[in-house]
Amino acid sequence: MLSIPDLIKKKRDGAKLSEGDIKAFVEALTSGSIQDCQTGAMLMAIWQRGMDTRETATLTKEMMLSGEVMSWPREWAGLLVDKHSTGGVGDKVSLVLAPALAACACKVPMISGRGLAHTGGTLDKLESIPGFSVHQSAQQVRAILSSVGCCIVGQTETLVPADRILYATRDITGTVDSLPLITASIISKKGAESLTALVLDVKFGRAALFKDLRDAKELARLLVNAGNELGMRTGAVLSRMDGVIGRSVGNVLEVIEALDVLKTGGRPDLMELVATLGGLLLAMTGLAADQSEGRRKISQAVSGGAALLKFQAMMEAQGVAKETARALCSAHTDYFTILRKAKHQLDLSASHDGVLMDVDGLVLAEVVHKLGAGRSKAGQPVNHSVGAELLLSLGQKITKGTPWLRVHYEEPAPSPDQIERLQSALVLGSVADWKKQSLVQEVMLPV
Ligand code: IUR
Repeated sequence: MLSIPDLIKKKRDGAKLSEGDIKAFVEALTSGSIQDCQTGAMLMAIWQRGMDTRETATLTKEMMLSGEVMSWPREWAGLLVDKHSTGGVGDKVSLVLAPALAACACKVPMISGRGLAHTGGTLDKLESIPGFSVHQSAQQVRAILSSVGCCIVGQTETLVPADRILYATRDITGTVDSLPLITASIISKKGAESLTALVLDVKFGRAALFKDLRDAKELARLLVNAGNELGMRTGAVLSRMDGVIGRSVGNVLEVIEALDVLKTGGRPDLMELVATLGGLLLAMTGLAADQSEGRRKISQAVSGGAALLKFQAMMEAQGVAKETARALCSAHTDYFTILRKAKHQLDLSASHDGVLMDVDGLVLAEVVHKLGAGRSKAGQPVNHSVGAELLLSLGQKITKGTPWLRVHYEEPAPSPDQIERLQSALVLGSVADWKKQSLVQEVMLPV
């Protein structure tokens, strides 16, 4: 067996690592026998030289096996599903999709993350609901899946410890943006959930991790391959991430929007993503004959109210008081009697007439993040009430002086420079230029 320095040199010099090499590296990580500087050097060698499909699949599997792999009752075989998104602006898809899938008979042990860079995190959104606990043990997850069918939780201590070490080291060694390392990190955690089917929402565009469709497609291909290698039916959706998904950005505001969607339906872009991702999962598990039947089933679960009931039951199972959960899900709720409202609101108005062509989601996300909706260091608290709401839809006519954006803020207040940036995010054009564009660019099926 090669020593750690020899393994590093092997990768540095461009050779392929064998299964035994990768196993030895991950074992050294988990046992603590490797030094931090060696981990950093190996990550940089991988960043520089890359990994082929086989090496990536092996790294993914060995990372998955570095900790607990969840097990489920035999009668749930074929029903376990989850989705992962590479990070969006206003991305509240999970809040609608998890209960919709549960309403379609799936078991959804959704393990989500916190905000990363300018993008929001599902766990932060849910924690804006009083009492909601994202910390659930494997045993509690099983109990919630048994009674409700879905839960949304944080990663437990015992799941994929190798990723915790590698991710923290990548963050401080300039090696986050490596396709094989991203792939192994994401898929090892999903593999440890012992899923039947997994769908990946791989985003591209101005406000996405990858700006370019070609790069996003390459990541999607690697993710789909690694997931299928682990025995999960894995598909991907390539979706455009230039603006805002739905109408709001910020934790409380996104929970309110998700609840509104579950009660009365939502903006078409958000519903399109929910139905496409959910439809693909139902088709992959065989709970629907094909994707279009799957889409229909998901849409019905939302429009018929079954998904709302699942969301209510999930909140209760994860610590929200019964009366609070019921009030949030009732038809005429004043949300702000339960959820925290920011002390101040500021409406921004259009400076001239036109048609709302586009909104720069990256600018909105960055400003709202600075106002406290996101964190600049791990562990920092976020201000759940801070955010922004689009008051108009794309393609809508707007006249000079009409409010288009409501900013919810506390301390700090938006500076003149930030207000100017927000105003620059509004793109107006003429009716002739307006063309509706679908968020979903392409669906990639299991290999
Ligand atoms: N999310 C993950 O789970 N892993 C990664 O490497 C990235 C996002 I980037």
